[in-house]
Amino acid sequence: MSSSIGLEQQFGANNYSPLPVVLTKGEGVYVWDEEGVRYIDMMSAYSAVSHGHCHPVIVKALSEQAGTLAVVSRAFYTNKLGVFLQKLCEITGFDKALPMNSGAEAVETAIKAARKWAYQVKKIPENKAEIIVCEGNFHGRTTTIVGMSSEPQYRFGFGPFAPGFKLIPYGDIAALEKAITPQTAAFLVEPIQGEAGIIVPPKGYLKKCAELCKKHNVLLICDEIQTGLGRTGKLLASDHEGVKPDGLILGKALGGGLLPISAFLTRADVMAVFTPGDHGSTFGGNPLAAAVGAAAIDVLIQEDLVSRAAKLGDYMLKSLTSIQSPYIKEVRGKGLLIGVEINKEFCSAREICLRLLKEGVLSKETHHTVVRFAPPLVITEQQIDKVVAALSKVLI
Ligand code: IF1
Repeated sequence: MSSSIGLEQQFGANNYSPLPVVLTKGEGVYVWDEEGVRYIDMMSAYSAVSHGHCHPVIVKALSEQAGTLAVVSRAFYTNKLGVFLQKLCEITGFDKALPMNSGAEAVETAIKAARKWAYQVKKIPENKAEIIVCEGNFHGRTTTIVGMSSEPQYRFGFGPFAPGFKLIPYGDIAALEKAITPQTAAFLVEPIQGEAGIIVPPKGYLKKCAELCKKHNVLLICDEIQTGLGRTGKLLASDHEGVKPDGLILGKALGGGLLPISAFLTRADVMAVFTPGDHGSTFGGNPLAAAVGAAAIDVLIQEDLVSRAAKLGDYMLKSLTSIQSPYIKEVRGKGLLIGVEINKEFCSAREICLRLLKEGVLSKETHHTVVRFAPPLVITEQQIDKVVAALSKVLI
């Protein structure tokens, strides 16, 4: 066994079961292991590496800023944060952005904003605000967030949980209408559920959710940590339905594949509930992250990664759909977020991922039956052809 694997196992917690490969280097869509074997990365760190590994423009922004000013806390202004927030607001069309680091922190920020808005603006009685979430959701790993999960493993052993959440079936508009009460502050939803197995809701679902939320003065908050910034072939997955949510959560690709950078975005009147001392983060919005986040947005636009994801996503979905194999139950997704559901009578999705690994393709299973493909958006048709050929080969 590789000594790197041994060290992780000896000194690390046992909260992951990685595929048996030790990565040492990355460039664009490729990564290399300890023996120098090259792989196509069809996982891109769960969409965090949409720009490709070690994008030279973003690396340059990082190294220049790292040697100039990196971390000062929010106790002071910097010459980088404002520019980053402006870019972020301008591309997404929101008034205000609050920067954090991990996705889970930005989700927590959204929950706090929604609750405080509910008490101060909607005049819901103190401590009564409810947030509606969907079965199969994945919003992160904090105790509050796993408390609203429907997945037993994410919860087991970690209670007691924060109250104030209501679970409804995903994709079911009637269930949302029924769940809304005068005490509902927000509906928090992923436009496509990633962790649940790349679940695309019925067409028109998000639009109807937006109408219902508007009618009942409920904030529609979209968790686009995974689906945002081009992944699904639009800048935001909510753009597919022409929906502008009241709140937007971004993460992963916002860090340009280099740093953990997340943000909660909303209208000025909602963000106004936060006053100095209400909320914060030592590292959130630091100048290093701001420079990298700004470069990540610039590259996304300059390289037209959003249209690339649309075009190449269609191409990949068509190619995968044309594979004739009894192993495949369904191919689904949008843009470059694609799930291939494996017939579980034949074998597990992990087994397919292990076979793909031997063919030089990195992928990851979700929920035992789905192989997820979410490559860097800089992937080419030829590289997709290689992956589809490798999948066809291992399905025989
Ligand atoms: C892990 C899955 C992906 C997310 C959405 C918030 C977060 C995530 C929609 C939290 C994070 C991750 C975390 C990663 C596995 C992963 C994942 F397999 F669970 F389903 F991407 F698809 N909202 N997703 O997808 O963001 O705090 O992690 O920055 O290992 O837990 P975070």
